[in-house]
Amino acid sequence: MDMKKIVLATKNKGKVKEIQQVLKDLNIEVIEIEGEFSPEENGATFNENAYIKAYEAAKLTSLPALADDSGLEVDALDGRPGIHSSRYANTDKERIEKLVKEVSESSKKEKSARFKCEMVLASPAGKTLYSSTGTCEGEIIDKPSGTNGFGYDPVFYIKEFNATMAELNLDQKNKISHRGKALKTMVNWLKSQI
Ligand code: ITT
Repeated sequence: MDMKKIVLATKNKGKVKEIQQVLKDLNIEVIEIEGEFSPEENGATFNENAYIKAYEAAKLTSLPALADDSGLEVDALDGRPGIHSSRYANTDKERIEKLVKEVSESSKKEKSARFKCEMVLASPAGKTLYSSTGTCEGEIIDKPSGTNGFGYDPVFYIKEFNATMAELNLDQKNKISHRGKALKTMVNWLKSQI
């Protein structure tokens, strides 16, 4: 399939920014999905939900579509919110507040957590052209810090930077993040196709 033009199957501006930054060096036209786009994410895994979004966008646009399904797994919460990270509360601020409260009330004292990302590139016919995955380990802290990124970034602390994910710039985040890692593998495959 021709990979000269692909569509991003996401309405999350934070994701779009991070993905565009990595794909800008490739000879591929990357477009955003227009209008209302909210396919029902009723899959049981990140991979299933990424496929649902990618296939829907590919059908709508007749282009190969790249979707990202991601989330935060917190050990003190037995892996929640996981695939429900977006639905956990209504705004980033509320999601962070609820998370910090739940972690502080948990009987488990560990602070470890990880972001996971699953990317799927699907064709308009529904074929998975390629999929990739990435993980980023960190700790949940109770005081939000930093204004970059999105989602849970202000309370996700990364030892190697002695900073939260929201204190990293775009390139730093892409180097170590779940999304950046999944993208790296995806980019290598895309390069082999163009
Ligand atoms: P699309 O489905 O349109 O892509 P979404 O935000 O609903 O957008 P997901 O269903 O994949 O995407 O939910 C992922 C949620 O996990 C996201 O809304 C954040 O709350 C969180 N998340 C994922 N990646 C993150 C990151 O890099 N930094 C902080 N939070 C992240």
